[in-house]
Amino acid sequence: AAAAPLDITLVGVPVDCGSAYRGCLMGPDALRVAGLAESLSELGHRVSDAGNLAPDLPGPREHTNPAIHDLGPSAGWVSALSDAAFAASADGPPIFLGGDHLMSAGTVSGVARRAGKRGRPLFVLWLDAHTDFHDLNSTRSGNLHGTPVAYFTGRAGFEAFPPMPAPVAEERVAMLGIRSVDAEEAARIGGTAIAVTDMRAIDEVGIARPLRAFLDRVAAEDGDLHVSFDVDFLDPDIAPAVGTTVPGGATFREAHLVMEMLHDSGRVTSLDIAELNPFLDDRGRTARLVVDLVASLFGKRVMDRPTRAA
Ligand code: 4U7
Ligand code: MN
Ligand code: MN
Ligand code: MN
Repeated sequence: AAAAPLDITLVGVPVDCGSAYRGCLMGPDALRVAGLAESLSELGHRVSDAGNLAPDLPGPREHTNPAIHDLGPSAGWVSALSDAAFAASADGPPIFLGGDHLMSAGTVSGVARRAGKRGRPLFVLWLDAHTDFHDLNSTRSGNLHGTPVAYFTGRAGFEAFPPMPAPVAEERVAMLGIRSVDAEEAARIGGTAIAVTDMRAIDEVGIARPLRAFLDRVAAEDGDLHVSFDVDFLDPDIAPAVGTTVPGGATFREAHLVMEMLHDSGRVTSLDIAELNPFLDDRGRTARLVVDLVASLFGKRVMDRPTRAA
């Protein structure tokens, strides 16, 4: 059967001040050139492209952690994105085209408010090589794309950011693909209820089992589901267009299986595509792979198959 048609809004988020590598600001346009809107339309969805956000950003701001850079504009992006994501999630699912992963501090803030308004719990699936669980005091690189999960779960250490309006419960966050965690971060995340599935666990039990367990929990609580897809979740051999390449990532089929299972769950209410850096791509192959994966998430499949009994 064809996928149920959705009203999908594309929102370009050309932020790259959260990363040490410039270039993610071209991500939204690379995804457009790679045919994102066309692929989704071919599946029967109604797609509208809201263009790129261009918020007025505050100037420089100091922090007691001297490693931090671009604090003023970063806080400005989080605030602007929170409002934009709340507005864009009123009807069908928004797809936020990043942009570095700082974006998710803002998008999750907005969609968490939306879920609250609908009276539903928000769940977040974090697909990434990294846990992005620093706060403004613990980060050593000062790259704020390493902080969004700590922010949206309501941790302390974000006094310089707008307050997180509706923090996501740690028990409702799951991570897949993890393979690069620095020592402070490991200690910080170890004490939380976040379900972290690293690549070793995926090697041992496969990627479907932890994802199935999480999706069952989303369904049991009748939740909304935000998916945050950092392109470095993928193995750099198939997805070279990222600043922070970490070997040993998800394969082509593991990534498609995740997207296919997400589609079949019928639960996904919003999506981030983060960290695509077109400046580092190889003739557009990463952007095209990402578009194909998003198509899988929105219903592209080879064969019809019976849906799994609840
Ligand atoms: B990404 C790092 F130290 N943890 O804080 C840091 F390893 O959005 C990496 O997942 C952060 O790509 C990676 O700088 C952020 C580092
Ligand atoms: Mn990330
Ligand atoms: Mn990452
Ligand atoms: Mn990165």
